[in-house]
Amino acid sequence: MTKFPKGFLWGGATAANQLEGAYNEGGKGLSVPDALPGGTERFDITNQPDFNWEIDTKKYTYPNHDGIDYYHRFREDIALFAEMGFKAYRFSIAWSRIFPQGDELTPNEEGLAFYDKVIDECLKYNIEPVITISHYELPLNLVTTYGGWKNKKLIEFYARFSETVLNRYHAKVKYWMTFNEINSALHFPVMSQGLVASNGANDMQNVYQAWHNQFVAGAMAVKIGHELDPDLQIGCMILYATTYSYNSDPINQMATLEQNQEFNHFCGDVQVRGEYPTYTNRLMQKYGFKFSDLETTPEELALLKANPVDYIGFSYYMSATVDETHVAQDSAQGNLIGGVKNPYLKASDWGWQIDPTGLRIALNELYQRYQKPLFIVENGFGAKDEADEDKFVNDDYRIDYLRSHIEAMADAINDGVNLMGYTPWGCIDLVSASTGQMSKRYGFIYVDLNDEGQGTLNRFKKKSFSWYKEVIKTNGRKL
Ligand code: BGP
Repeated sequence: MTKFPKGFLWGGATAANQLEGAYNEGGKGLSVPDALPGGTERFDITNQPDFNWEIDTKKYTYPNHDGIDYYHRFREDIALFAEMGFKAYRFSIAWSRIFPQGDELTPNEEGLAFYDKVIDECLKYNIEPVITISHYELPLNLVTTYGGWKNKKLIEFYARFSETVLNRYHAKVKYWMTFNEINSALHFPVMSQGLVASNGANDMQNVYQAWHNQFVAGAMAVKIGHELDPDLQIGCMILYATTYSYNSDPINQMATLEQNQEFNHFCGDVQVRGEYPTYTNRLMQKYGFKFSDLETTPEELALLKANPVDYIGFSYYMSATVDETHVAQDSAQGNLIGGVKNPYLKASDWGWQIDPTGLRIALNELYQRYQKPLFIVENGFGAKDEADEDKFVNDDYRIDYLRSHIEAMADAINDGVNLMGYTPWGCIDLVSASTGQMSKRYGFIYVDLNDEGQGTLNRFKKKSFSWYKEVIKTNGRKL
């Protein structure tokens, strides 16, 4: 079997809003997820024209507000990551801890000091911090006062935020990412762009304008980072779902190509190549506008061209199947990207279709397209874990999922792909982004907490903990 390269970044990934809690401590302002309910309401509510962002902590107390209390327990958690042998730990900085309203001129020192401690704790164990600058956590004020990312003012605010954190941490942190799953706006603009029905989420021109503004802001972060230290590695982050045609009907093949372009490749093409792809206008025509209808300037386009990202970070959980001709019987019933059921694949409880070969295909597609290093910064199996009376979880199903995906990574490396690392999602159980609840778990570490917010918050090693420890120890030889 192919060996993983020396220095391969094995680790795990989390995001501030899904685990820190302490939503009103340390000078933190409110963020978008602080204001969203959990459960099936989570995404529906953001489609309601009269949705208002009033925070009712009684109704919405749990879960994003309190997370898994990592804000107070990060030392214990990072020690457990170190025990597994992590080489890297991907986490995000809560924008609303650093600029509580998003538009201030000076940062909140208490927020900056918190991440000093987190970073130092990683370095104590030789764990390489990998920081996502913005992970589904816009300060709420940037949505209620400015209308989210469709407003160009956010470019300036993000530039100030990224400059602040890059300046502060660049000597200790080499790996960065600009925006989490930037292309996810196609399915849930509220989390990545702060767009809901009341501020125009249903008009795709707003989504594309917001993307343009994010591309420019991200390019500024790349420029600022490289000016501080040309060795910093600043990547983009794409939600990648390998996409198949349901059958060989050319109509489905063409629809698959278009879906690939819009969902999997458009955002990456701009951030990696520094320019809008040739198919841009065709994508936009579908929604009744064209590129020249967007607010862009020659200076912005030059900035994009001059500051492409250094690597492609991406998440991979599942593949998707397109059936434009409506011959398939079943929809995929997933709570993320939809499509039809692939008869060759099994799915998780949430309809996410399990497809390790799809990961090998993704790695090949991305590497052939860009020839820049790839970093799998999220992958994993969300499940309703059952803990026994000792709070032990026998998660063989998670081990099976991860093993098959690591084997696919090894195959892709053998195919010639340059893969830097692997940080499976939710290495410790945390709040789910799509459900806002605890019961969709990914961790190697079980957190004693339920959807109602009851539990001791104590941490327990699952069976996968010692399995993953061995994988890292043997650099992927023992699976
Ligand atoms: C990605 C997000 C994460 C994360 C993960 C799992 O889309 O970047 O924030 O939560 O998916 O999704 P979920 O929590 O909905 O199962």
